[in-house]
Amino acid sequence: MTISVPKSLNALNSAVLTEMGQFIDTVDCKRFRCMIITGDGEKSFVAGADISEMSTLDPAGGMAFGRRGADVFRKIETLPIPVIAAVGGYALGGGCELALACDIRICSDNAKFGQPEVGLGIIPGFSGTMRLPRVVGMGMAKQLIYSAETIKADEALRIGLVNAIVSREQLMEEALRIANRIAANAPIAVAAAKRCINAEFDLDADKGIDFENKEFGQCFATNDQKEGMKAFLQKGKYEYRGE
Ligand code: DAK
Repeated sequence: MTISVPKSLNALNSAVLTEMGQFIDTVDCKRFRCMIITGDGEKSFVAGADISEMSTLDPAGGMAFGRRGADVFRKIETLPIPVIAAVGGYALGGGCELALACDIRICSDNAKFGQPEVGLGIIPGFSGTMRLPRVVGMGMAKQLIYSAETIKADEALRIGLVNAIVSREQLMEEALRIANRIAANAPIAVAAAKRCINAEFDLDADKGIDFENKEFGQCFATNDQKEGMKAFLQKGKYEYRGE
């Protein structure tokens, strides 16, 4: 999915958010095994929520706008296939939050990340206050959000906000390399692993262990598990079918 709003460095307005939600609803997760989200152009992934649209909002309008974005980002987070953010350039505000809703983040060496919202009199409104601390830890998240400071790719890598930095030219190549690695594995198992990792974050240890145990057991109901293990024991390779 490529976000393309050339006049505003791919800022997210209501129409774009609606279109993103509709597009995600149509993704056939039985056919496709991974999704990559990127921004159009060299300069920006997403330069935030659309400031000109937000400038006219009242509290109820702000809540509705925030909810629209939060719902789309939650769809990404709970999509049955992994989602990779390929961040080329600015990932500010809602752009950083979009990357945070993805499972995996990689970026180009010209990428810049930040949550500039408090410098505009608002707070991160697409679940950034929730997801940023989960990814980089409470202390660093608080510093980034309170200071509205923008950080470069190498600092994003250092604090664990991204998994890798590559050149702008290699960005999609690297995203596709990771996607292809994922796509070669048993898709039902990958989806189960995603459900577990997401759910366990909110559960205590005993409930988390139970959740994983159930999902683990269910894997043994799949043909992919049987064929994959048989192929391993026979020193062969099985092409997973998602069944
Ligand atoms: N919104 C609207 N337009 C934007 C934009 C944005 N976020 N970012 C850039 N643009 C527009 C610029 O206005 C400019 O338009 P023209 O002047 O050409 O018409 C064009 O894109 C090119 O930008 P610049 O001329 O500024 O380009 P530069 O290279 O000089 O600077 C920049 C690039 C990314 C550093 C700069 O544009 C910038 O600082 N942009 C704003 C970044 C930002 O602050 N983003 C965070 C937005 S706040 C909530 C819901 C949602 C949110 C919060 C709360 N609730 C409901 C509670 C989310 C908030 C945000 O995301």
